[in-house]
Amino acid sequence: MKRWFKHGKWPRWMIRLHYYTIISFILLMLTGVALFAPSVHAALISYLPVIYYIHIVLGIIFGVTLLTPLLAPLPAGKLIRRLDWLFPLVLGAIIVITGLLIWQVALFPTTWRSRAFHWHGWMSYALSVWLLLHAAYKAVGYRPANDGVNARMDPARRMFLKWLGTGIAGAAVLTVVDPVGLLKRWMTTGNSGAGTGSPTDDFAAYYTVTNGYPSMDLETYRLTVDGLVARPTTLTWSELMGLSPFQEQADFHCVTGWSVSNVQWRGVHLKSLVDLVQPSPHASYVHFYSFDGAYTESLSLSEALDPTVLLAYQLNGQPLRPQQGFPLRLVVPKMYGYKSIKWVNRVEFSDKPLVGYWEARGYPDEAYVGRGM
Ligand SMILES: Nc1nc2c(c(=O)[nH]1)N[C@H]1C(S)=C(S)[C@@H](COP(=O)(O)O)O[C@H]1N2
Ligand SMILES: [Mo]
Repeated sequence: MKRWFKHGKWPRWMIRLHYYTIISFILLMLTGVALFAPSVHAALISYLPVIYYIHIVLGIIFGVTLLTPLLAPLPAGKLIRRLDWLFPLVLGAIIVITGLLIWQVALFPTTWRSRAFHWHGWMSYALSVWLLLHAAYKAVGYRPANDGVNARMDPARRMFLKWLGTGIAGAAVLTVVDPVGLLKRWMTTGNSGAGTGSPTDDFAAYYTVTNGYPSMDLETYRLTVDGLVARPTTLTWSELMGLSPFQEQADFHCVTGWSVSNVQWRGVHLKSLVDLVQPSPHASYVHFYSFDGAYTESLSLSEALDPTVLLAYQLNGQPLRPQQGFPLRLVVPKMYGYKSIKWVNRVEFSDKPLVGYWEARGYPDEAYVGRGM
């Protein structure tokens, strides 16, 4: 194979690239954790949309730098430990491919996206562990014996392609075939709650912008429906249950990357509330308030009356869990999860829009899945 560099010497740009890749990986981990971990998330709220873009741009560059050996063969005579190739290449390819699947939410089925989200995380942790070991070895000057999986090898392009291919194929198998999910389902067949929908536990994170999850007693729960309406009303829980139920199955997407497919919701459609309180013709917005005391959301009246939007009290046949908004939450399947405000206790009809919690911190008002963020 043609070699571009002097025998046995690393070109300076390649060394720089190596450090760049390491730094970008560290930044990717930090921004990734900021996006995913609810506690960090909460502390960095106003920067999340920016962090999201930084993560994607860094990820794309990271993916491209992984491919460098395709363009520039490494210098002859430089041997690389097998593991130093294998880990970043195979894991890196899986991380980049699953990242693309998560990012391009509208292009792929939700089931792929939710599996991709999990593997994206696990493989990133695995690669970080390897990176730490690698760095620690370098720092103390420890060199594993030159044999077995640690044998040093000539980093030929063919080997590179083989491992890159393994990573890409691995990402495809993990997200499309889902062998781990198959195994889990196989081990738990016969257990109740299997059914067709995804189990509730597929929700990757329970978000809250306040300290913990507010609790509520159905005896004292009240839903206030007021604003520009002919008949403002306060409903008890049993009055709410008296309204005609509405059911649907929908996918759920959070902007931070996780999705759940085929969620079964049951609750009341906004039309039922409209019939009850009779909004004035000037009411063109609906505001939603949470008894967590912090979260608010707003939809235009026509968005709120979309046939898929509901105030839900059941998820997959069970009452909502406290973390999921018990006893009542909004569900807007066509939009990202932040529109689906939890612990709802007030619905207000208005002639003005209201800047919602996340919207005030930079998220777009219109949150259709696959558009914008
Ligand atoms: N009251 C309240 N509602 C909320 C949130 C919140 O922090 N507080 N997080 C939103 C976001 S960003 C998402 S993705 C979904 C998450 O729903 P889950 O916690 O049931 O998974 O709830 C939305 N509704
Ligand atoms: Mo979210």
